[in-house]
Parts: sequence; structure tokens; C-alpha cells
Amino acid sequence: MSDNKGNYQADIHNTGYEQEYHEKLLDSAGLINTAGRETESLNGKWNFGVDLYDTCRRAHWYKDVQCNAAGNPMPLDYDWEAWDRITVPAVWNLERPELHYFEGSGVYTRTFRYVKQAAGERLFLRFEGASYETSVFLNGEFVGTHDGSSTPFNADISDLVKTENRIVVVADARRSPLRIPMENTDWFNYGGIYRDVYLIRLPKVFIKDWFVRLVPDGTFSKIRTDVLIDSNTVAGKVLIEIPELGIKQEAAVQNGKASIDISVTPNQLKLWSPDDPKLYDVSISFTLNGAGTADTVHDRIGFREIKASGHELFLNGKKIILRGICVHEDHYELGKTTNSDIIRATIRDLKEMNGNFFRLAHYPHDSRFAKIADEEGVLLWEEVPVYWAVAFDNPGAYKDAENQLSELILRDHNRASVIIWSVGNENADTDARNNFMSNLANKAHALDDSRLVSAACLINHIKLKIEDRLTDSLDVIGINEYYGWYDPDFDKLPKILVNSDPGKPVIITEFGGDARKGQRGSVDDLWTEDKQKRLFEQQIETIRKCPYIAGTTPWIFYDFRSPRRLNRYQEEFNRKGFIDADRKTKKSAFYVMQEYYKNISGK
Ligand code: GCB
Repeated sequence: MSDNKGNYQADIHNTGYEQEYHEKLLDSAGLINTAGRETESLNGKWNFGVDLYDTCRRAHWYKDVQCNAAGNPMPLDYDWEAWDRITVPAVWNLERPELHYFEGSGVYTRTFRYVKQAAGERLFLRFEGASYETSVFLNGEFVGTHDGSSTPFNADISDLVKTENRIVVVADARRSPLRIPMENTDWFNYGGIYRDVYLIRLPKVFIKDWFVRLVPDGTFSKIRTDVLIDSNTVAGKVLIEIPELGIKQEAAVQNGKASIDISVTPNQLKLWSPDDPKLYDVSISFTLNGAGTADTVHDRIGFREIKASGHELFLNGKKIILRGICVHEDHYELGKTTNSDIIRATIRDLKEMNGNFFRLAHYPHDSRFAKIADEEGVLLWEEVPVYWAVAFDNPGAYKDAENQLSELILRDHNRASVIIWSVGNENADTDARNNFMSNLANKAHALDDSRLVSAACLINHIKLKIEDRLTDSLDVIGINEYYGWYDPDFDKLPKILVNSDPGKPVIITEFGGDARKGQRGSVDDLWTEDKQKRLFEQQIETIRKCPYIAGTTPWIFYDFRSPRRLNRYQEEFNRKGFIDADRKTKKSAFYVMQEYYKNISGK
């Protein structure tokens, strides 16, 4: 602040202007479960301005003050309705050529009408994903800010909403060493409101979350349900119904919470599995003491058990080998925006490869992925972008990571397809990192007792063995290795596998090499399909002999954009895909993996 208050002008002199936008966070504490809820879409065309200097937040444009105190019109630097219109949801980088490399603030605005339908109705605004830091304003008021590109957030706007409304959103896609992920990644930093935006009307007191799963005690006979009401003072009861199982059971709500175990006989319950992805209709109704039903939610839920024991993984008590593949969300035309057709096509491609498992790298993918995987019978690894050299000694970075992890778990904890939460990828084995990431692993275990926790860990390249202190906090060890590619000395891999005694199941979470589609040559020529094919043949030959490998997810399904890949074969794409970025043209290595998975699937 200036010494002379008379000549101080906040919008140009206040370098700490961002502070006020971090005082109200839209985070996991306020996240509501929206599965099965009726929604009103705000997708469509929004007015959009490139706000390179973040002036909307510096100069409070969103307050939309048209006149000064004396009633004289002010010269405004923005013009909502005259601005160009842009699609929501979409990444701005692929909407207009001049925005391809834009990484700053974009201001989105639109109007919407709202007419209350029921007395006491509450209105929530929900974003499924916007990059990276998103500040939301309604009718001139600051609603809150969300950190993180790939997890959902919502805001209760009941007290701000009118009949005619203007919403302003600043989506700031700047990279920073203090964020999750940090500024250096091997994928493209897309910006914008790139997933669905919608409104939800909820009753005055409503069911905020429900977590319904099979208790993993090996008996397949107990369904546990935790219900959270959006008020920690209410008492009443919930009724849980699973009609197909003849289940109709009540539980008391105290301090806004209810918890109940329901017994089922193993004959009664058909377990969910990739071979038979059985889902049940589940409904939960909440009744306030002395009143009628306040709220009812519906979901489709599968029941399964995933366990690690020794070096093996067991699904529903039977040993399972994860025949997987890593996949980025990146799409040639849509970037990180996706839709159900793309997700279903991705799953069809996996099945064609005889796979049963996806590692969704390296950040939470669209929520429809797990929903469709539940229906289609595909197992999933879901990950938060604690990637490479995060600021592990920074408490703000930890808070951000833990919040993104919590948002992911809250979003998907009823999805049977998700069997593993991953707390990060290839992070150097320092004390600060081990502390940070083991705290994340503990958090995942505390939030969810029905899944395994993992991370892509490290190999000691001198001792040639799997060695990473983080593995103590994990149920499953992920290992990325690029023998035959970044380290051309392939012979190290068999040595590492023999030297290691991990004591836990290991998934080789990455291996591979680049090939440009159609590029031909000898098996020793880099960037050719022939070299890539040979590399996978060698890898498979070695991996198949190792007793403790419980699964593989080679890198990667489709070529994807990466600004750090600038040679003539890459042209800003990581070309390690089994399939080109067109998501159609298969490279020779696809068929090598397909054959391997066919052999180990018993098909
Ligand atoms: C890795 C990273 C992944 C990269 C990949 C590569 O180890 O985990 O994000 O894209 O290697 O292609 O270098």
C-alpha cells in the first residue's frame, strides 16, 4: 500500500491483488456428489476475452460498475456482449489458431435465467473441469476460486441468484513451479472451461454424498453405505434400497451422517467384473425427523473386491493379471475435451488389444470415463498430477495435491471400475517427496477402504534394482522403465527384475519408444515402427518371465501433443503411441501387444 493514499490506484499499484481471490476456495470440502442428479446445462456459446494482464481480476471488471457515484458513465475496458463467442466446453487452444499457445487468463461470460421451482430450493453451479485456476463471479459478486485443471468443483449460489443473471469466469492457465502439476510436463497445457458446466437445483437439506461398496473382507457378504447430508446438525433417517437384491434398510442420521452395513448372501449378489460388469440400481432417501422425504438420489453401482496379497492381485478372490495400457485424454481435434463416443471408442480399442485395464495418465480424466468403464467392464487406475519435480517442501503445493486427490476420490468412489488411486509419477526419492507422497497415500487410504493405492516409483540405476522408499506406503508398486529406448542398454532390464525383491505386486506402468506412423527402417533405426515393434517384443520376452509382475501398462495408447518434442519425427507430439494421434492408424507394435494379451488372457 502506498504511503500517500490519495494517489494510490489499486488496479495498477496493487501487486498482491490475487490474494482476495484465494480467500474463498471452491474445494473438496464443498464438493457435492452429482451422480444421477437432474442438471440444467450452461454449455454453449459464451462471450470470451483474452485477458493477458489479468485485468478482470485486478480492476474488478466483474462488478460491472457502469457509472460513478455521481451517475456519470465510466469508460469501460470490456464489453461483454460485443466480445466474440467461444464454445464451452472446449480448450481455447484448438478453438482459434491465435490461441494455440495462449497460457494466461481468459474471461468467459454469459447470462442465464432462473425461476425458482420449489420453496427453499437451493441452486448450485457446477464445473466438471477448467484450467487451471478458475475464479467465478455472479451478478457482480465473487463466488470463489478453484485450483487444479482436472477435478470438478461447485458453488452454492442460492443467495446470489436472481431471475436474470450474469456469470463471469476467469480461467487462468498459467503454469507455475508451485502448482500441481508444476510447470514442466510431457503433455500440452490446454486452457479454458473444457468440461461441462451446469446448474443443479437441490432441496434445502440434501444428500451431499454417498459411498456404497462391498466390504473387502473376503466374504463378499457385506455392503457398506456411508451417507453425508449437507448439514452437520440434522437428525433423521435414510432408506437404502437395492430392489434387485430385495434390500430396503433404514439407518439413523445423526449430525448429518449415517453409516450402515447390509448383509447379502454370496448367491444373492452378482459381483462386478470385466467379464460381467453387473450394476445395481441403488436409491437413497433422506427423511428429516418429523417431516417427509427431503431428498432422494439414484446411482448404478457395481460390487467387487480388489486385494493385493504377496506379489499378486485378486479381483473377487480370483487372481488377476492387469492387461493394461496408459492413455492420455488428449484428442487431436478436441484436446482435453472429450465425450461419450470418444470414451466408448477408446474402450473398444482396448478390447481389440485384448486388454482389461487403463492407466488414466497423468491427471483425472472426464468423469464419464469411469461411468462408462463401469458399464463396459474395464478396470481403471486413476491418478493425480503429482508429476516429476513438484515443490515437495511447499505446504501450498501439498494442500493443492491433497485437495485434487480428495476431489477425485469423492467424484469416483462409487465406480467399481476404479481399482487403484495413484498419488504420483516419477518423483525423485527425497525426504520432502517421501513425506508429501506418503501423506497423500495415507489420505487415499483414509478416504477409501475399497481400493489400492499406488504410484509410478523409481529404479536405482546404479544398483540395478527397484528401490524407492515410497513403496512402504503403497499397496502396489508402479515402475516406469525405458530400457531399449532412453537407456539403449536393454540388458539391464532382466538384471533389474532378477535383482529386485519388491514384496508387493508390481505393475510396469510405462515402457515403450517413439515411432512415427508409417516410418520404416531396420529394427535399429530410431523413430521407425520396426524399432518400436522390436522393442515391445524384447520387453514382453523379459517381463513375461518375472513372477512378481501383476500387470503392464505400456506407454501409450495414442500419440499426444507435447511441446517438448521438437524433432522432425515428433513435431510437437510424443510418438510413443500404439495408435497415431488420429486414433485410427495402428502401428505394428499394436499387434505385438494384442498377441501378448491374447496369450495371457486365455483367449
Ligand atoms: C515418462 C513419463 C511420461 C512421458 C514418458 C515419455 O516416464 O511418465 O509422462 O510422456 O516418460 O514418453 O518420455
